[in-house]
Amino acid sequence: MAVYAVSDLHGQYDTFIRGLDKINFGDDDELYMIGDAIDRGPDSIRILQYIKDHDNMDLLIGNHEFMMLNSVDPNGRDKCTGYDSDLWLYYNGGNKTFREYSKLKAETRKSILLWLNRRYVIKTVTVGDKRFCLTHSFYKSEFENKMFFEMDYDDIWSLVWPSVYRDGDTWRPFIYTEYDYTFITGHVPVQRVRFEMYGDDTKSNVLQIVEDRNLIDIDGGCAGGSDSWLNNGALFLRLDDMQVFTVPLTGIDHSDCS
Ligand SMILES: [Mn+2]
Repeated sequence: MAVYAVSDLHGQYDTFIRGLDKINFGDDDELYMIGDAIDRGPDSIRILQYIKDHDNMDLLIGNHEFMMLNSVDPNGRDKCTGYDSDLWLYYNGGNKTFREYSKLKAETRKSILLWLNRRYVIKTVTVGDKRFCLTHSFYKSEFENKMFFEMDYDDIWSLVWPSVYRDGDTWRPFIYTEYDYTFITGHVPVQRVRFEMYGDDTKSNVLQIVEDRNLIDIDGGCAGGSDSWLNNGALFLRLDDMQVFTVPLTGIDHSDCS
């Protein structure tokens, strides 16, 4: 058995399934999706349901699930007027996700919400003798292994929205070195992180993880869609041996080309 992490699929269900096929994912394996399963791509709800229906898969809360949970009616009715609804529907691709969600039966919507409420925001995982900390973006030790429903809006916001990789003077991937974990995050596409690091498209446009000290970004940039100039897709990381499996959105793997 092996343990995998993947992040930021953003509704790209076909890419997700191709990835599971590529890693030969089986019943004895485990998979963590580190947030942002939904929005922008074609099949957001299908990804949520697929993970929900597999006991050996788990989803962490990303800023997109956070927006959804603060937008839709908490009792599963076909309404979207919550605190984050404008932000989600009109500025972050939630409109398409909500249309998919609206087509479900009320009980199905309710069961998805119940399940999402019980997902972790930060999750610690031990694989072999290595300790990992999975979080969509930011880390605060006091919120380890807490579920969405156990936390306040502002606390979750402070973990899923800000990033060590952007926001100007918060560029500080070194801030976690005091902790005895390897941190696995998503949220900011690796191509963008490389661009910030090198300021050069030719070096940045690569579908590969970014590793800096004990912090690894595995957001392959699915949010950009397949017509983007980016060489984007999904990055499946096997935590047992840190092998990376690249799954480009286009199905054509350019990751070894220079
Ligand atoms: Mn995100």
